[in-house]
Amino acid sequence: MKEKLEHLSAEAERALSTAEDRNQLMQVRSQFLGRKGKLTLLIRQLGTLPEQERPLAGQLINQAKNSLADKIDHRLAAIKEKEENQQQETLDPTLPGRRLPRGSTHPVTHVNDEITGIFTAMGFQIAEGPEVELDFYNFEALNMPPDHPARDMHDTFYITEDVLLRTHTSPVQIRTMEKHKPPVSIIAPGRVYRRDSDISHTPMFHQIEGFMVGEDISFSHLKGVLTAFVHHMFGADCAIRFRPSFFPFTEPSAEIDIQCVICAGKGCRVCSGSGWLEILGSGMVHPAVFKMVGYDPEQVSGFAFGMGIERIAMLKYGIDDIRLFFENDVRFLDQF
Ligand code: 2U9
Repeated sequence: MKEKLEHLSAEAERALSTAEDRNQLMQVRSQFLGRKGKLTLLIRQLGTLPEQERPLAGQLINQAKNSLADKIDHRLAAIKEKEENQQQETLDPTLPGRRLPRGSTHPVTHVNDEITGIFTAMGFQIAEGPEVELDFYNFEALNMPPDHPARDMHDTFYITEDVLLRTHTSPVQIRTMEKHKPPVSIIAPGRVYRRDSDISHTPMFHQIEGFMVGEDISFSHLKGVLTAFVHHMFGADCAIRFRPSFFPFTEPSAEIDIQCVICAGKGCRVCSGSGWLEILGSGMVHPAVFKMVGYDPEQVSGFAFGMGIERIAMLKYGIDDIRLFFENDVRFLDQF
């Protein structure tokens, strides 16, 4: 019996070592441990042994059965782990790729790019300057001495008596004229700061200003360039009007209105019933400004203009609260 058991155990061991997958392992199990398995049948033969040998033989057979069952379980667990790893490593090149969520440009950036694109196509260069400015460049050089009443309108953030956050991008044009001789035509896009906050004002907003300076630049150039701009921006059939205005740095000055994009001129809440929307300020550069930068107002002339980018974006997309641009709510931003 002992020999038979050793023989069967060795046979089971060999069968186990050649079993490569789950099916073959199950076969080994049923071959040796199943109801009619070789080791199971051995137990039934115990009766043929002398009585005193039976307990030990039974014990040995059970040990052999348990040891084989453990080894099979162990091999099964290893095969299962291997199969799982293989599944993870499997690459199916026919599966569609995972789409990455795609962002879009902020509406203010988009409108800024559109406006700068229109002016650069007309030959304007882009210029930039500091957001923390000297009082001189922000006010004095623009014909607004310390006691000038127009300074009040700018609601300035002062850092010291002479240093402030720029309230418009006009200082960029002053700095450009200090460095370059005429002719110059630039646009100055950038952030500006004013102490103001409500449905149509934020403490920081974006402006694009520009100017064209050289010999014999006249109000006709102003009208031609700014009309072309409006037609590119709002469509060739957009009605436009020039309305006299006042700025300390331009003389004469004009504000430019377009026919209301909401009611097409009939009069509505957005245009306060007038049928017109103000979109641009403009004028001929004041001689006092030229003198400040060492240009001779007898030799050179030029026109300048300015606009708020958020305001243009609000009109273009029908947005009624400027603060939406700064909340970064994706439900708002996703629409652009
Ligand atoms: C220089 C000389 C003149 C720039 C100009 C305006 C008219 C204007 C406002 C539009 C809406 C500012 O954002 S806003 O509040 N701007 O109306 N800006 S002329 O004139 C200049 C600039 C620089 C050297």
